[in-house]
Amino acid sequence: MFHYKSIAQVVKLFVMSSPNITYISNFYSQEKSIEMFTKLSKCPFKQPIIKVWGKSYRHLRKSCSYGDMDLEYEYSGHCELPLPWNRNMLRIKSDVEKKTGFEYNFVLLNFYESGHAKIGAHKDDRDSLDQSVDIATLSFGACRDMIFSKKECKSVRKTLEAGSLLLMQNQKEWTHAIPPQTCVKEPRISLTFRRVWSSLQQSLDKMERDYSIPPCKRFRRE
Ligand SMILES: O=C(O)CCC(=O)C(=O)O
Repeated sequence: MFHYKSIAQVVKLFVMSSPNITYISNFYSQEKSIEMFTKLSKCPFKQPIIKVWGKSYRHLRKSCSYGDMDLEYEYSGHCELPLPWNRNMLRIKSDVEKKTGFEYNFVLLNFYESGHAKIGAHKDDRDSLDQSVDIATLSFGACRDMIFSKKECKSVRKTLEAGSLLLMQNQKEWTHAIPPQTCVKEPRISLTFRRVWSSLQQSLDKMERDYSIPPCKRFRRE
C-alpha cells in the first residue's frame, strides 16, 4: 500500500533528479526563425578572452550582449558591457516576456560557427543574477544539443531546435553545456535573456557582506 509520505518522497526525488526546464518548440515558426537568423547574424559578435582555472584563452564561440544602461555582466573573468537595446532586440524581448511573465534587462547572444564551437559545463548561478527569474534561451540556425548534469544524477540531453524557447528555473544545482558536435556544419545563434542586478545593487550587496551590515531594506523589485 502507498503512503502519502512515500509518494511525496518519490515526487521529491524525481524533481531533484531532473533539471527544472521547460522546452517550447516552434516558439517562432521555421519561416520566421530563418528570417531572424539572417538579421541576428549581423550583430557585432566578438570573441572574448575568457579565464578558466586561471588560464586565459579565446574560444571559437563569439558573443555580444544588449541590455539596460548601468548593467554589466561578469563571467569567467570577462566583463560584458551590453549595447543599448535596439528595435529588433526589444521586439524579441517583448515576445519572450509575454510568454514567461518575467521582465528581462539583459540578453547574451552566442554565435556558434559550426559544431566545433561549444560551451563547457557551467552553472548560471552568479550573485549578479536574479535567481527568481527564469533564464530564457532562444535558438536559431543549426540544431544543437544541451546537456544538463548533476552529481549522482543521470545526465539529460535536450536538442534545441531553430525557433525554440528553453526556460531554465533555479540553476544552482545543475550544470549545462553545449558539447561539440563535429558533424554539425551550420552555424547556430542563441539568445539568453536574464535579469541582472544593477551595479548599484551589487555594490550594496558587497558592502553588506564585507561589513556585515544587517540586511537593510532592499531596492529590489518585487
Ligand atoms: O547557447 C546556448 O544555448 C547556451 C548558452 C549558455 O549556456 C550561456 O550563455 O550561459
